[in-house]
Amino acid sequence: MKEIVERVKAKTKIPVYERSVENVLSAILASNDIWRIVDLSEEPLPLVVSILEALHELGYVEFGEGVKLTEKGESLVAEYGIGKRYDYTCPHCQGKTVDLQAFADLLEQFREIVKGRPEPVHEFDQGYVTPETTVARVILMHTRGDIENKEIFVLGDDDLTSVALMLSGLPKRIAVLDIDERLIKFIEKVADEIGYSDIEIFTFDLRKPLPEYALHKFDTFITDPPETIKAIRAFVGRGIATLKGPRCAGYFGITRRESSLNKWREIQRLLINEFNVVITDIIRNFNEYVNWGYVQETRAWRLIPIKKLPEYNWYKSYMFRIETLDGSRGYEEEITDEDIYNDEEASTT
Ligand code: SPD
Repeated sequence: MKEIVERVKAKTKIPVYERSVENVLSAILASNDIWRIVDLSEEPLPLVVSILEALHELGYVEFGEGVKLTEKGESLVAEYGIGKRYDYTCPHCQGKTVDLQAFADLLEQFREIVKGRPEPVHEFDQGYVTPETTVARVILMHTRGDIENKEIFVLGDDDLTSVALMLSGLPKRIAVLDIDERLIKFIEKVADEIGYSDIEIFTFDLRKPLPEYALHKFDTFITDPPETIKAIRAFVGRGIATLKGPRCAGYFGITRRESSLNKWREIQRLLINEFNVVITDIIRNFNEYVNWGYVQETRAWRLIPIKKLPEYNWYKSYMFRIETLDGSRGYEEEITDEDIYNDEEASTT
């Protein structure tokens, strides 16, 4: 095991532990599909690739149609007592912890409305979640008392959470911004068609500080940041800056596919030490993303040793809910970096 870890360390700057190798081996025992191996191992994709390459070089796996353990690999897992990774996600709620049936009509309306939505573009790192996920977000926020008669800010909305919020009729007011004018026009059109007027919609680049009228006015925010620390500071920090004061709430997704646990620790430090908020919920794999059309242009595609398109929604993120307390603060400075989308662990850009 030590030899494998040393070999992986020479290939990548992403922290690697014996546990990371164990997770990948355990996932290989469950599936030979490269995307499923990333999904089940819950290690960042570029690290999974480095581990697979090391295992390949040392003769533990072979690559064909998929990834397969060799006899030497079978002996290795037996020696370390590594078992196959199981997925016992609750079949009723799909791990979301909320009952979609409670909002079945809303889900049906939402599915119909979003049929004409703009498709994800590479430039803005877009990739939207399933309709079930968007509606589950509204249900989750409702169960936490964060939307009924509340003022909600949506920062970046390729998931069209603002549309599901409008359909729920629960918020007092919604504000939504996105860098992509196609989305802004789409949301405006939906608001017109359903006759919803308590919404402000505007095009905005979150690298810039929010305008005065958006600051300290809202009860709840939701966003889904790209997963660099800079982007999380821009998206989540600005979300917090929109909140009125203590005991307001924020929601955002953080994945394991592009963020190692070392990065998770940095993210949690940012939340607790810099923003001074409290994490109240983390729901594993709550957000399920529909595969985006530009996968063959991404780093993930360049890296994977078996060039096969994903056949199911492999990309998921955990849903975080935070609350502000006395002394919480958001981020109001300008971000001058051009590229807030990429770091060592990113792969879908
Ligand atoms: N490039 C594809 C983007 C996938 C969606 N991003 C999810 C970020 C989760 N915080």
